[in-house]
Amino acid sequence: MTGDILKFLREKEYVSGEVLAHKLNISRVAIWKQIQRLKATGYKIISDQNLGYCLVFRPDLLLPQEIQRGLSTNYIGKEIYYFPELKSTNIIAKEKALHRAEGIEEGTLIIAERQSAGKGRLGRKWFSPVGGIWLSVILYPQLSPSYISRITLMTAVAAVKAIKICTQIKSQIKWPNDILINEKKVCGILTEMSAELDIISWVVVGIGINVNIDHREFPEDIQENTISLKEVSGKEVLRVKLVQTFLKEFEKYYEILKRREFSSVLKEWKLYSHTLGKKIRVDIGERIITGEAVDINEEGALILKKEDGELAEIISGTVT
Ligand code: BT5
Repeated sequence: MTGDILKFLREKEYVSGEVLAHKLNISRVAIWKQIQRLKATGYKIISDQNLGYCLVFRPDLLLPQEIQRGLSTNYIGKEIYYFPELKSTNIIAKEKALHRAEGIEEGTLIIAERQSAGKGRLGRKWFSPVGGIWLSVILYPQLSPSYISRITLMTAVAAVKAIKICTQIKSQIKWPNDILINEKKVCGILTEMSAELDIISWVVVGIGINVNIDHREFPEDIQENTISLKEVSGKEVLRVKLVQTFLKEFEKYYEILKRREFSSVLKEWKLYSHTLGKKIRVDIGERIITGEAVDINEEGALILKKEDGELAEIISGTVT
């Protein structure tokens, strides 16, 4: 309902309560109540006794009605759950993904202004203050669980593209899930899934982007290696636009992946790679492997040429 009111308020300078009530087929009191709700979420709406209501300020909040207005995807983000604050969008998304039978559709989005317990991989923390983009997308791909790495890689490509389109800033992908600008982390991806036999039941792709944030808000030990888009561009970045662009790119690459045409995504991934051609150390949990990152294969695994010349295929790990 508030979305409909906003639509009319955007179209004209002033719209009377009477006209709104007529168009939406509700009482003027109901309109007044909805206007109060909009004001409470940060919209500035002035009212004139004769002319009616006028929208003078839209908050930079990631509200569903703001994201969906002008969102040109077919199914990603058609359903949005918005939270001013929650623990982790991935946690909520995973709970919701279990309820597919009750109508939680593919492409459902969970988005928050702030996370109090944002998650990185392997139990690591993800700091998520106000001003960033913290979101998770629910997917139900008819793919084998081995596709999980490819989903992370295609998400990274979508994020790099969206950042470039919205800010002109060039970023690079550090295998498998980091996006860097000037060697500093601006974005991280956390892909989680559940599978039965050889088919994925659900996937939750979580992505965090430091947008309008001061990296000095982060704990001291990670400050040196983190950055935000605002810090690079020197000005505030429109988060709603960036979310919309990311969702569009994400849907495009996900469709390619579902057609099992990953090689074309991989080609793009390689263009943005920060990892290939470098001498690196990869922590794979039980040990650290050192060598030159020579390739990413068709399954999204990193191919490392070890010092003895032998090739190692690494499915998941942390590059240090
Ligand atoms: C990641 O893990 O990079 C995955 C981050 C995923 C975050 C999104 S936000 C929406 C969704 N909901 C969640 O709860 N999570 C997802 P990993 O590769 O393990 O990196 C974690 C490491 O990145 C930490 O140990 C820190 O060193 C660093 N870090 C933490 N917060 C950061 C931030 N905001 N920006 C840059 N680096 C950060």
